[in-house]
Amino acid sequence: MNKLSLSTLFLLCSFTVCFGQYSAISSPAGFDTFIEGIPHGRLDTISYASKTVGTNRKAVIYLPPGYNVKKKYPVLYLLHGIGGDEFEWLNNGKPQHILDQLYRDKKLTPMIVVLPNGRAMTDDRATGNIMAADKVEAFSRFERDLLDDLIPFVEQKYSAMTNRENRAIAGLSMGGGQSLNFGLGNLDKFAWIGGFSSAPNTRAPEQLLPDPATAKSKIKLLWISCGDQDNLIKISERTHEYLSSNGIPHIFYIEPGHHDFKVWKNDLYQFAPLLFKGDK
Ligand code: FER
Repeated sequence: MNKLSLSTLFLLCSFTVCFGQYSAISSPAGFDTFIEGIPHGRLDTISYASKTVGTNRKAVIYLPPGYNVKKKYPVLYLLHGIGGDEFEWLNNGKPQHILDQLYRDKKLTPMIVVLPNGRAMTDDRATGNIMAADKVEAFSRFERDLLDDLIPFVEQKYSAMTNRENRAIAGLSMGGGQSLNFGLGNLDKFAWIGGFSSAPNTRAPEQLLPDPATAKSKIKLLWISCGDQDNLIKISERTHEYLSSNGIPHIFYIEPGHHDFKVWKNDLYQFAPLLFKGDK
């Protein structure tokens, strides 16, 4: 079997498109590198007053190439993992290069991407024992910081659309768990939701989706992915099984790999083009 048909076979086997239409593309070599001579997005850092934490908190913003205040853009909140902060995606995942290239290839609906710090506590650095109870709890407190403090700030400072159909949340590991918990728990705020290699902070399926019928009518995209060598894969499988048995359309994507940025970069490359499109 030649290389092409092997990879085609892999995609057919590994992408489970549950109740939806989806054709996969695989991320090409160099998809995460800086390319000279193409339009580039712009990075900003912001500082917002958090009533939730009682401090000024920081986030990084990626504005699409050609960002124009005369237009309004949908917004993706893209969350980091337990060892990270608002710079983790930038430093390790290079979303700015991945997105620049997807724009060049006309695969993206122009959007604002927000990289928050999901550890909502006074000292929100990833130092010391990152598994300490107070630090893990801060990932759950971030729900209020996000909804009450960060989102209003972003929507006031940038030219953003403010309805649920134009708001997405996705993240890796702890951030994947946050995205599923906060996204599915606030379907009046988010319509596009992705969990990449979601961690044990992910709520049990019955708590995550107590009302499958309402969820089904509101979700535009629900993406669950994980590397096949990841020790946390059971969390994604458990979520997928519940979604399937309750007839909730979603993408379940198992890819070769561990718990690392090779997987998460590929996830961003596959996931971002699905956002803010008319069809699921
Ligand atoms: C755990 C294992 C992994 C856990 C969190 C993680 C809170 C998170 C990993 C990551 O974000 O990469 O038991 O408990």
